[in-house]
Amino acid sequence: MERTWRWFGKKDPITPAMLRQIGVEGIVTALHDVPNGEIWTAEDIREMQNYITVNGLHWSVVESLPVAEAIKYGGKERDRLIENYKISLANLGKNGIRTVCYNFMPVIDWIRTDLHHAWPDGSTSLYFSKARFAYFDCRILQRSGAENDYSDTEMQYVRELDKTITEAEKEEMINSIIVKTQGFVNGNIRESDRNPVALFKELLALYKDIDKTALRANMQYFLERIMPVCDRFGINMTVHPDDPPFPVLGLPRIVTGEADIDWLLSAVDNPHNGLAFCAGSLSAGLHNDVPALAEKYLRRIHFVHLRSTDVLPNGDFIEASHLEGRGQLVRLVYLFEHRAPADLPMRIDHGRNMLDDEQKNYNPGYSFLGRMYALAQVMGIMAAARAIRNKDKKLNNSTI
Ligand code: DNO
Repeated sequence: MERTWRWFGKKDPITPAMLRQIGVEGIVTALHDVPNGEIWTAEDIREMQNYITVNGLHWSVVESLPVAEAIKYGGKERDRLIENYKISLANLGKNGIRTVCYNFMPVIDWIRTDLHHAWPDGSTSLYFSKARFAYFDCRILQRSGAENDYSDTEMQYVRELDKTITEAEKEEMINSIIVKTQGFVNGNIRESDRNPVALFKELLALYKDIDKTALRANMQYFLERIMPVCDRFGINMTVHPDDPPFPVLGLPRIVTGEADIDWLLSAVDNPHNGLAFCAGSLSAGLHNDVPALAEKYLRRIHFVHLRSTDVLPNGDFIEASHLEGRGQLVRLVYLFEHRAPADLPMRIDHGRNMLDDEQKNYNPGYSFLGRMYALAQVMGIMAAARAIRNKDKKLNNSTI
């Protein structure tokens, strides 16, 4: 696998020079200043690409070229937005950038309730609490019928919390769930938005008539229209699984596990319609056997996110160490190192905040030391996998 790193552009305090020292080969980034739905011009792409090249690395993967909301809910502007998307793809292709990550999650890109969950050793990580999410949904958003989506225990927590929660704590919850995790990934909500909850509710309302069948039809419509550009330039589209991979906020979900992936890959059966295999997102669904999915879809996986989670008995999930948890990264790395192309791009996803990471104000999940630590762990697994592979090869040869 190629060792890549998600880098947020020139404003990122983590520089390409730092990344070269820790074994990174390729960059994963986006034109973060271009608003969703607008064209990525060939000039802007080249400028970013040159900056990366001059600094000794290369632009390996685009994450993300965001799919505008109207494409997902099938709004009347969707054809124009799809045309823009095709132009951006062609501009990337002309510059030799051939792996593009995107997602098709309505309204909210990824969800955590706690961005600084403390571990006993003093480090912190992201965390998803179902009960806190229930509070956000039922009391802050006040979504109609929301109570029916949660267990009695979760609703009990909501009622208890209601008695003590302060306005500042509510703000903190809103910030964690829909502001801080969204702005930096070109999400719908930005730090500068004055009333994120109102904006969020407007976005949710756009999906009131969209069920899973309609969302699938809209995704198929989108993919069928962009595939000719991908074929022409050899671009692999890689869809990111839904995070978390279960229903939220009454919204339809598109990539949560085997049945969805089967549908997606056969609805548009083109090798350029592929997956960003995010082990972490998939591992947060108890229905998913992550290594079995990797094995099954190996030929359609064009990008890999390595992280892992543990699902707790109450349905919460926590980011696990990159050596443990339901993601089973040791088995995944072994599989990819043995059977995938050697240049399959892989990036470490979501490191913990460790040592002085907390003071640096990195984007949630995207610490420097925590991710560097995880990368070193994964590089160790890669080296072990290659050593075993080479030994196997020698053994095979000697028996011939
Ligand atoms: C969060 C990320 C996602 C991912 C997008 C891809 O940490 O995994 O924001 O980049 O969903 O489109």
